[in-house]
Amino acid sequence: DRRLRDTEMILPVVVGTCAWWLGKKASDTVTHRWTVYLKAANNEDISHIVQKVTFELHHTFNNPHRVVLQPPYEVTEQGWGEFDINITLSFTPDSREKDVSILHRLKLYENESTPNTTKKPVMSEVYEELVFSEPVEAFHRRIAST
Ligand code: SLL
Repeated sequence: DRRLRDTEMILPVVVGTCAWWLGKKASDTVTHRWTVYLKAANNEDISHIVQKVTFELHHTFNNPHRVVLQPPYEVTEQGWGEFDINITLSFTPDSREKDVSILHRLKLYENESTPNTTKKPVMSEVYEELVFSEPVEAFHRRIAST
């Protein structure tokens, strides 16, 4: 499969965390329920170019290496602390693209002056543009059709 010279493709994605404080139901080790996710910025289905998304959680979790093969690419857990989550995106083998890793910090608390509330979640979302230089034709066609 030949590479397309002088061609660059951009895949806009968002990674984020959404955390709910458990309020009266909080214990010492479980104060929040949270989800970490990766998706296309335009919400399109990207399962035809993604082989898997791996979420590396803090070592205090059971099986911290979480592999998600199908969308939605997300992990929901509960815990008590904030930490950096390494998110690795692997593309379908025919793309011949290397894995891409994005580091995202789980956010459980707003700034100090904002009291905890169970009414609305704490969100932390980042937009990223993944750039593919001189992609192989098959991959280019598939991205172009998202
Ligand atoms: C901190 N450096 O001290 C961070 C570590 C780890 C959070 C946070 C585990 C929950 C469970 C959990 O929430 N770990 O064991 O199920 O703030």
